Amino acid sequence: MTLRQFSARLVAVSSISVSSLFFLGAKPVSQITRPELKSLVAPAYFPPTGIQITEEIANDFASLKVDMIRVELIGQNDAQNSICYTAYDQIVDRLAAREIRVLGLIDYQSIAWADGSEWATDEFRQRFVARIQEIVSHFASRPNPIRRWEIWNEEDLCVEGFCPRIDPEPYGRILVDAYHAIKAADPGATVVLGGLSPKGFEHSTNYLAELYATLALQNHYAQHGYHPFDVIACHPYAEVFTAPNPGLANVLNNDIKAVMNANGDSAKKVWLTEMGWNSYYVSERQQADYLTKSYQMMDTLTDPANPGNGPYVERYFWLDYKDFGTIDLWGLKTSDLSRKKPAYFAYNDLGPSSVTKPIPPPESSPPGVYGETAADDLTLSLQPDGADPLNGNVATRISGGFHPANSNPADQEPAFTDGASLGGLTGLLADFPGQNIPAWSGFWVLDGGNVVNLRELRVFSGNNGKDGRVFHHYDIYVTDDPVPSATSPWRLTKEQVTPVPFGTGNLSGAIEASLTQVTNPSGGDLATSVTGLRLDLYAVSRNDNLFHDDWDACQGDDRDGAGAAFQSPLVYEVDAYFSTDVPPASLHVESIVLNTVNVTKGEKKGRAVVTVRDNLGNPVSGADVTGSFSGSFSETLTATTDANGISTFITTTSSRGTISFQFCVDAVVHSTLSYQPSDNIETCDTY
Ligand SMILES: [Ca+2]
Ligand SMILES: [Ca+2]
Ligand SMILES: [Ca+2]
Repeated sequence: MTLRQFSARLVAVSSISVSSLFFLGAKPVSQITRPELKSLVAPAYFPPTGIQITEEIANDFASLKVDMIRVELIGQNDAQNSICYTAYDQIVDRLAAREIRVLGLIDYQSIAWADGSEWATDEFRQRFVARIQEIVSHFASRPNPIRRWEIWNEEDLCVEGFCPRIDPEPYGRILVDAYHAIKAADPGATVVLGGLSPKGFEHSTNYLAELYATLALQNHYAQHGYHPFDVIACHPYAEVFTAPNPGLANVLNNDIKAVMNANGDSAKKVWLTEMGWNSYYVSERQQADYLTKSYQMMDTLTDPANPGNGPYVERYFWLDYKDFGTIDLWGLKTSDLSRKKPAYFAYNDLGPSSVTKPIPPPESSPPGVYGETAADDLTLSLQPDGADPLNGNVATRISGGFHPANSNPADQEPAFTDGASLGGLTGLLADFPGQNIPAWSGFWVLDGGNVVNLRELRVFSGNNGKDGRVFHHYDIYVTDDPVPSATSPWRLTKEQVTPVPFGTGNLSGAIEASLTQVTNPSGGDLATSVTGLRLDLYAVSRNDNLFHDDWDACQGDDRDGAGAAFQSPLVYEVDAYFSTDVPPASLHVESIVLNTVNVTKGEKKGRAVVTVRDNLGNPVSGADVTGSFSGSFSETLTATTDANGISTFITTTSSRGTISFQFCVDAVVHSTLSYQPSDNIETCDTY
């Protein structure tokens, strides 16, 4: 099914009464033997809401040991109905990082949400095949490619309100052209016949036989000696209200495999590109039980006519990862993902136990950025600081501003640095800034214009309403302009800082506040020798409680495949930590201490201890100090300062009697600091 089909499917099933069923209590051994069988249908991308396979969901797929996800390529609502490749690339890469492959589904939604009345025309076929060519070429050349393509979805199905059907003859012509276009772009690709609905809800019960009999396929076979697909897909919901055994095997053996055998395709495999049970009609326990039993059945189901060929169902895409709507409860999880249904555990228990999938670290946490969300602003692990050095420093606005509802001056710039927490409208920024334009941009003069080192920045946002405004997104700039202003040369220090990845939802209102904490991942300062700090704060949502980036789908640096945010956050505190410990520039001799060392009776050596410090008064290690003894000793020696800035010189020669000598520092050499003899407290000393 596809997004458009959901309601249609319901129309189709609602007239059928639910069979009386009961759950057979005993839990069978549930593991399957073939990992590739374990595939899944999940919503991947939809232009209005963007990328739906989030990092968290991809991790869930990995933990479930999913081998393949069916991803429908849906065109955007623009003049070309173009495919948003940046969004799909992210999805494919996100899955590939977890060793999960993709079956690409190309259908009417891939080309303009095309009107069914034109599907049988040559003009449509040519446009559609050109789109297939474009899609397959794009993904074939990527480091993480898609190499399995399903052409159309439920081409045999027509029910009230939902009719993806194309008659066998024009579909056959599409299939012939699509097959050769795909093989031309990627000779190793697998072409999958669009998923049929045998004896499910369709009106035609022998579509596959009719397709084999078309002129298009007959001519192709005569010319090439094979049919234009590598795999047959079907959606055998036939037994959707009953236990899988024996109905599911009968449908597959009689309505699919027997027809394939009769047409010379006995060696080809079958993929169930959709299959499942709806727990609106069966109990959740039954749904889970049928899941286990049907996967076990597919693990071993052989063609009665060719048992020696082994199991012929190669993949089984469970529909769906999650429920949708109110009566389409096909999911392993509930629609808001808040609950794992029994089917989730049944799917998980299929194993196989030999399979593991990697779960990479979060891709949206750049080094040095710590992000956090909380159900209550007071439970964030960090709280607004009333004692940070920025506190009380009111920002100068450069552009943007505040929502009209935020009319209390104290809730505007002063609220960023008042040390106070979340308030009603505190920090509510202006909406509708436009694509890639900050909702608020402004700067702070740090330490009255003195040069400082910026060590850390923290930003807090939240909303008692617990909607999409709880997130925040900003860029950090600094300047060393002695008089920071809007026109100062601002240097980008960190871009696109967010507490969670774009696309994260607050659909169930579980999040009230979020924070980001930015530090230098290598330790030390975030920025050195700066006089001003600028923040560009962006809008974050679109009235949909989802965290959006600042670009429209497929524009600029779009990350979520969805429209740019226009609803702005409530930023209730900005804490900055900086110090006036600017880097040292020079070093000097702080002190010289002279004495003698006894060697043997009456024999003594001269000793000098030289301390070197930088112009800020800190000891300097690693400085090579050269100094000369004169008087009782006459030597020039070099020694290197230790962590305390101390270098020790002991003469190689010794002397007896009354010892009298002078020691002078001749030179100090350091890798970064210059020697400033004029700063020396001492240069020579006498013993
Ligand atoms: Ca503060
Ligand atoms: Ca505040
Ligand atoms: Ca976007």
